[in-house]
Amino acid sequence: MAPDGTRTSPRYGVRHVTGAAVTVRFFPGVPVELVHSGKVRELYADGDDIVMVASDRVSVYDVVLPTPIPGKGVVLTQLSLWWFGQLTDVIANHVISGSDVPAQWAGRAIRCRRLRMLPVECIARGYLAGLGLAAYNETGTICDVRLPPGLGEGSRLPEPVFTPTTKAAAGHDEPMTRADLAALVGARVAAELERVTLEVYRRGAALAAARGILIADTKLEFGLAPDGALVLADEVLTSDSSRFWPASQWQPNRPQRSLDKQFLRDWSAGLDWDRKPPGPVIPSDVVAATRARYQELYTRLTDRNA
Ligand code: PZK
Repeated sequence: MAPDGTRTSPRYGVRHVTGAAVTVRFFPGVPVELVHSGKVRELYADGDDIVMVASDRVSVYDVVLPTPIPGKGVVLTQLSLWWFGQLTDVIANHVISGSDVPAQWAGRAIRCRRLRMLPVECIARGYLAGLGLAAYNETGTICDVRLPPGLGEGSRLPEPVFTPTTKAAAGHDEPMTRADLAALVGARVAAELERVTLEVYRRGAALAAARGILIADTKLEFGLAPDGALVLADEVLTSDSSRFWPASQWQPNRPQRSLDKQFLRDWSAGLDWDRKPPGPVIPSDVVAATRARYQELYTRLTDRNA
């Protein structure tokens, strides 16, 4: 057993995770190695490249449910690829190819340049929700930015704000100040992260607003190329990294309706479930409705058919 919890299969020479909570995967003939397994995505190494694979798993209240949403991984991958393309004049990205990937992951995988990832989640917020709302309610500030009084859940902020957090290996991500960020990555990179994160948010929010969708906030991850250039990595402006709200239903001072997961939330709220794992099996009508919402989000944003 290697220190990272993987071992090499004597049968296939494929390394796989043996931890009880993680699906053991055998891909005979596929020259990739699982390097990281997230709640809904996996990361493989393939020579010098990495291959990021989005599953059809879905989480509600941070719990991965046992029932997949067919098509979700493909739709989110295609949305992310589309956004990367929209943003090339803002920032370079890690995409090598959306098509040169192992055939069994066609559509749901992206071949990427391997970067030195920065240990920070770069969040831009245009509306108050989630951890931003919690910080505001406690201190009137988020990541040392003072906000006007009287804002509530779902309020639009006067200006988008950059609210970086640490990437905790376990437990919850912690808000960082600008000084924390500069100490971690250096003043030059810190300033660049703030500028690029806010620009990606502004571009995305403007484009989505023209299609009737509000982007409340988004989380970006960046890495450094071997020459030191800052590169946008991970996924971008998908509903697993951002909050999308239908503009027509937005109303401050209440939780907002999520464009994709509201069916799941509404259904699960009516169950006798304590929001701890294991999550409930999703009935087929709720699967179908959720699936349609992911497709609608994609089509509304990109004008393409999902
Ligand atoms: C990298 N993650 C997050 C975790 C996922 C993704 N281009 C890159 N080079 C090196 N490492 C990464 C990336 C990217 N993107 C991304 N962790 C490392 C992550 C789990 C599943 F799909």
